[in-house]
Amino acid sequence: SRIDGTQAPSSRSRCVVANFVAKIRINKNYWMSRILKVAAAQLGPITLKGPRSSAVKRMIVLMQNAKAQGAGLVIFPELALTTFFPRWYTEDQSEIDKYFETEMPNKDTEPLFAEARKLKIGFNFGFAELVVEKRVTRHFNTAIIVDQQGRIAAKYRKIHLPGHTENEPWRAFQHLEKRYFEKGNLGFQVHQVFGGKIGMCICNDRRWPETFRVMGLQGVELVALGYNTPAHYPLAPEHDHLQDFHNHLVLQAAAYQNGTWIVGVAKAGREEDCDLIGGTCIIAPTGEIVAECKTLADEVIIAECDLERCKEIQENIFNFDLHRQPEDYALITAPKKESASNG
Ligand code: ING
Repeated sequence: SRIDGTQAPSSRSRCVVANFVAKIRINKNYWMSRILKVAAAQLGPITLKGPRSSAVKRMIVLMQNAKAQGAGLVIFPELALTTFFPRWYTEDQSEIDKYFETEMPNKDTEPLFAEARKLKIGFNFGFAELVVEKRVTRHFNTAIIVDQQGRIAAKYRKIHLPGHTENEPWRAFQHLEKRYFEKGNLGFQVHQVFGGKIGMCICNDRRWPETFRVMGLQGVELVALGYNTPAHYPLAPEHDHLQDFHNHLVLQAAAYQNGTWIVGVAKAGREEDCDLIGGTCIIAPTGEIVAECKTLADEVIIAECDLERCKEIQENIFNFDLHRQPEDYALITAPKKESASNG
């Protein structure tokens, strides 16, 4: 009985009510579902001399496979058109610029856009972008979302550039993204496309929780990202055996902490004597891996992503309006001290 002595409803009647409420909630979720069938299209190695056309042909085969399985969106890796060229040092800018696209689509990628229009499937992929803005030539590590009519719906330019700027011959291979790319200047945006709120990031971005929280604060429901991650990390080789674990660790945490689907897609395998991890995966807003590649080659995995399921997290455990305390987080966005370090 209650503290004032009146009788509480019997435990049996409480169970009946609780069951009824639970059924309503499940039904609500059921007929409120908003399914986006997504494919992750992992790419195996791309050779240094490989023409873009061969990478594009492989992407078209993967896109056709994804469509045949009912996907409305297919996501490809970072720098999907060429080998991971920041692996080599050169001072010859014209040599480096050969790996960049000066327009998109272009003669090499038009077949991919045409196939997507024919199949009515959206896609996301990464490429090196060379652009002249206000008469200044800019170099970005870029990814775009192309809608099901073949139109570029969104662009992202990589913000967290790992690695170093000068040649470091002690390394088995270089990681010169800080030399060849500028920091992206488009922020972390969320776009209303494919019937949901879709965001993007690229590779090293996924290791920084701020990447996903900025999109989470915009109500993102699915984040598409590609990566080229070497199994060997020269600055801490004692962590090499943890690369696959760290890859999923950061993605699963980000999905759960922001209540978003995440699709992480590898360029995988032994590319020009550098072993790249695979681990391509599709992760639910709960942080569960719902699909994962099993090879280090070209491979498609599929998942039915119910974008309504983001609410299970965003309206409850990570209800930002109710529970976040930004007044206590000021240090997170305070400007860095001058000392920058190479990573
Ligand atoms: N590659 C790697 C990544 O962040 C790296 C660089 C590897 C950083 C291993 C730390 C550890 O996955 C890119 N392209 O960002």
